Amino acid sequence: MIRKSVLIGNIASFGILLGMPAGEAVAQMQHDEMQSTTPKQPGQFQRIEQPLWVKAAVTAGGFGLIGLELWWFLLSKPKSRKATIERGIQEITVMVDGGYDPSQIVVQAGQPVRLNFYRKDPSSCLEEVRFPDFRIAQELPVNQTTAIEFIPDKPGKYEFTCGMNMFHGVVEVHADTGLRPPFDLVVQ
Ligand SMILES: [Cu+2]
Repeated sequence: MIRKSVLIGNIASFGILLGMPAGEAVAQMQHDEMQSTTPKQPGQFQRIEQPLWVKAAVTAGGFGLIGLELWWFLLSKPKSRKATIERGIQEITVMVDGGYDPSQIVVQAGQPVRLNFYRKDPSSCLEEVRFPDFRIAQELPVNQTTAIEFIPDKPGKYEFTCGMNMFHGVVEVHADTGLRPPFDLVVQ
């Protein structure tokens, strides 16, 4: 035990001895550098008076961005589209490009649904789409159409999201009226 602590002590002091000159050299260097650079830089920010039109343009740009944000979050409604029925299957193509388009899909209850996801967006965020209510998690290869099929039994709103829950869409299932196209187009 004693030998061990002595050994550690020796190693430590050796390290300090080695480190000290190196530290001094670094300190010296920094000091030299500082001395050589200080006269070149007055070190203070200089106030530059901008022309009025620049100020006006920057202000207008700022307000424009605020307006765009408000529109995006408050006023832009999700694009709703009704699936078309063909041979008893309700089908629709969903563009995957910075989100889902349409992000609101209207279908009828009790009939099979086929959603053709075409993924254009290469970002990994959209590589998977999930329908938690239908226990579906599907990979979407880029530049390909991937069909997702399910039968919505009950009317309601069923959300779908990307794998990270960042992009959202919804399947709105309306009660089956028993009517067939073109009559069911009247019922919303
Ligand atoms: Cu995501």
